[in-house]
Amino acid sequence: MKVYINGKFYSEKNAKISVFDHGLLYGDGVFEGIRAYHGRVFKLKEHIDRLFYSAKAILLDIPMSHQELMDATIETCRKNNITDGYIRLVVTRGAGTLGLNPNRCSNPEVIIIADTIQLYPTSLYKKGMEIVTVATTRNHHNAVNPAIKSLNYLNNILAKIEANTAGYEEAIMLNSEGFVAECTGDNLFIIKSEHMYTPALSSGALHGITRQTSIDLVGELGIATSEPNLTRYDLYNADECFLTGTGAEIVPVVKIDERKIGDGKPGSITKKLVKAYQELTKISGEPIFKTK
Ligand code: PXG
Repeated sequence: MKVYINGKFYSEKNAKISVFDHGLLYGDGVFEGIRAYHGRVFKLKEHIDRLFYSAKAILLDIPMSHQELMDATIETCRKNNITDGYIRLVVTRGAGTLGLNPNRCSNPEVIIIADTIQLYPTSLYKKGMEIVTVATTRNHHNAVNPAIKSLNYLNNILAKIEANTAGYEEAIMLNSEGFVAECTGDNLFIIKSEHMYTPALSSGALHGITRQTSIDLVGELGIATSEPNLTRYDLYNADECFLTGTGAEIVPVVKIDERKIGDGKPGSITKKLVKAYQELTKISGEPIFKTK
């Protein structure tokens, strides 16, 4: 595997950054998780835009243009012969002193890793997932804004640990007002009476790229989406529920806090969305191997 760091490619063994990097010392940095399908990088522009927005929010100057970063991402896929895979883009604050001050950090590190992906088992998509609400509250937007895809993911990891120790794969996180925000690495949707609902971005949900794609695709089926405050009561009484994320794609949810959702099987609109999503990934994205 060849890993991109600041314009150069390194073998996996030699792909290293400083132990004084504030990305490591303080989680001071931003990242993206991107997918490649059928020789194309899916929603590349949207991911790069979000990375720049995250960086701007933490006053981190990415030393490249949007286009240069897109080109570097494609080049990393090409170098690793990736046709279907997962790309991790990381920008850290760079090496500094042991103090917090980000001004003491010299150069941001731009890292791109392109690898194959470990998927959830297909049986899970067929049967649907059982999830639980956890006690860890989603970060308040005035603390670490959940819109920032930062390297500081302890909020999500603490929630994931709670779900895992209770014997579940995923956790529903509520915001500090008690409304549903999102899961640890996925956005959440419900369907009730042929209408779709998902927590507003202001609830503490990430501006998920799969979230937006799902709203668009379900819209094409003639189903509109609203973004109200959602409580657990709304989830329990939904006809269908599913999660969305780049890695997990569309995951049907069939039980929440031991309440069966709908008839306890993946819902019909969810299944239509899964199909539409798969179709879209077949035909869209930035080509990795350009034919000139
Ligand atoms: N919410 C959070 C908190 C996320 O980290 C999503 C929603 C979905 O967004 P996209 O744009 O991918 O549709 C994410 C996605 C994982 C994992 O292993 C997921 C994410 C990052 C790292 C790992 O599931 N981000």
